[in-house]
Amino acid sequence: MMQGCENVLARTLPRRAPRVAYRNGEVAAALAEHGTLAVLGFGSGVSASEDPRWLRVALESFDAPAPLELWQVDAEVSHGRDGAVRWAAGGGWLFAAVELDEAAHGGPGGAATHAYQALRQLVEGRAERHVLRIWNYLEAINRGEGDAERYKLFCEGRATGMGAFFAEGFPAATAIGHHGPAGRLQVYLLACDQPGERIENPRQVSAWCYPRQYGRTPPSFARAMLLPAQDALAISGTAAVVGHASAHEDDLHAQLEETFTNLEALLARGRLAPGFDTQSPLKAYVRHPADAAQVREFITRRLPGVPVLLLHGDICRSELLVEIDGWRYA
Ligand code: 3EB
Repeated sequence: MMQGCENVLARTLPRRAPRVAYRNGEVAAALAEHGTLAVLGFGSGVSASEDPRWLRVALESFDAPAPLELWQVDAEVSHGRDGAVRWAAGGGWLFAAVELDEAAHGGPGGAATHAYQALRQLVEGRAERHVLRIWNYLEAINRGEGDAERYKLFCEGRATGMGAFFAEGFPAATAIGHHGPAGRLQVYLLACDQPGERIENPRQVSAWCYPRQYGRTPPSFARAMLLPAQDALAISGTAAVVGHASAHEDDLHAQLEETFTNLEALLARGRLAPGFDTQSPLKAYVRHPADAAQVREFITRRLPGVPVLLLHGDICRSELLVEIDGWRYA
């Protein structure tokens, strides 16, 4: 009787956030650890694994060797495959990933629709149906003119694939261009059996309200997501966007300053203390490899001791040189 009551209580407690950290080491050892929900590697040099929890992100790191990124929960983890989707679940949390070739789906729009439909189908059938955070990596993101730019086609396909499932609000997200295999789309997510709290940036127009000049279908994402126990903020790709406009064209330093101001605005909106710390892993996506050293210098000076992974990635607006996403634990 007592035990039954405790179980009911335990099920209603907010889920503690997964721990996300960078670590050097072997993929197999990371996967063998208790509670490992996902292991991400970066770039073509990293080893492969058939484990559904393993994902090789198609972005090259400016660090050699790049660390692994581990997601860990305090629970047993089960995993499997469902068509093209790989997943792992434990303690109320779900990792799911899908990789598609655009050629099989008629381009970036069709591939995005297919990827989101496949992920939605998995999530809809599970307890972990609250998609809190999602990452999208597509090739040649800025190729094409006007409404035919590949990022804009991706946005259209994503919205179609999302359907009505995200009617209550979008997940926090990142969408970055990779320089890996042609036409390869990678989408992966973190979901939970409890909802998070969407956070918008008061300095920015919400992405789904962007005006027509940015495409027929505005981007479907929230600026950040406070996880269920309010113990971590998942921060979307954040760049030098003020209002809806890109700021400081061709000025890397000014874009970094504006990005940091946006990051702090999100922390404040999430009711978190300012600043980042050694537990708060970030990623910096850098368009031009020649800028990587300056980005690293800026971040290590402004955020000493904060784990930052520098990746070669294209931001979805061609005038933006750098974008930062990551985690802040409370
Ligand atoms: C911006 O603020 C920059 O399409 O999922 C950032 C994060 C951006 C996510 C997405 C796009 C996305 O509009 C671009």
